Amino acid sequence: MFLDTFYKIQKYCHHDGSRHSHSPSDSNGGAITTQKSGTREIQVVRRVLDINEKMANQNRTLFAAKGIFVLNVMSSPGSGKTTTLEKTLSQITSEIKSAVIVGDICTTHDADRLAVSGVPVVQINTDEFGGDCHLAAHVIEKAVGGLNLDDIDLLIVENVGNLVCPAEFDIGEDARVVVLSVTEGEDKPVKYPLMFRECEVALLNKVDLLPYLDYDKQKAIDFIHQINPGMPVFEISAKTEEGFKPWVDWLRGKVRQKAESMAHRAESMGQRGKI
Ligand SMILES: Nc1nc2c(ncn2[C@@H]2O[C@H](COP(=O)(O)OP(=O)(O)OP(=O)(O)O)[C@@H](O)[C@H]2O)c(=O)[nH]1
Ligand SMILES: [Mg+2]
Ligand SMILES: [Zn+2]
Repeated sequence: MFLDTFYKIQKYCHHDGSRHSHSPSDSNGGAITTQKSGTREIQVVRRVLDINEKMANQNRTLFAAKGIFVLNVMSSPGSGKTTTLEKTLSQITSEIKSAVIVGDICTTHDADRLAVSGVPVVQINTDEFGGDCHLAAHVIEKAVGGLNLDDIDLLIVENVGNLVCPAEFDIGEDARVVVLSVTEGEDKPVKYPLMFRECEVALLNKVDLLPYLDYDKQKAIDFIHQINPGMPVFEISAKTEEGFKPWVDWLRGKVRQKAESMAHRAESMGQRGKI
């Protein structure tokens, strides 16, 4: 069957019945209980993020050992993450061995769409563990279990559509990209600054719609740079593939750099071995 042949869908279930994403169980399977007082809440949230960071570093070490460049793609719902990835994959799969992990609260719609590219796709549905609104490092660690990491140079993670908390959760990625579409209004970078501060690159998507909108593109770019000076902003249309070359070239360069740094490390380890 097509689904079995071309991709794997995995659902990760919480068994402790915990509710929202930022409960402490989010990061360690329920070992810490939520505290009521404000100060304790802050301490517990800090601990959740510390535990997440440890897991993220483990993931990062694994990805580094395998020479895989990992990209975390984030945005509000509907900005065009999946469409951008569909088009990006169609341009790179002949030269870069890629795989995708996609997070959604419910459905396998995005995995269905991305699997058409022929790359391995793992869908994570967070509904069964409280409808988490972001992907955390431990979820990525489980998801990569469904992939052959020796056969991948690029792992793309499409995070859950949400412009807020995915930015707080390191998953062990090498780089983060935020997609902002022109239908969302110019001011999102200043309203949701963490996302724009934490990302390395912004994709300003749906530029094909500009003729139909009262959208001040320069104002949006200025707001992005107010939060993250010098951040590259690639203006694209995932529908028409306008503006894709600089974006895809950026991605190619990153994958190449990672492979080169791995080769360099292997070479220096080999030389050390000879001494
Ligand atoms: N006109 C136009 N429509 C676009 C473009 N990119 C995406 N869309 C449309 O926007 C809608 C949402 O696109 P998706 O790619 O599903 O967005 P997403 O960010 O993956 O959404 P979630 O995964 O639900 O957060 C779809 O109807 C797309 O066809 C674009 O560049 N131009
Ligand atoms: Mg999507
Ligand atoms: Zn969240």
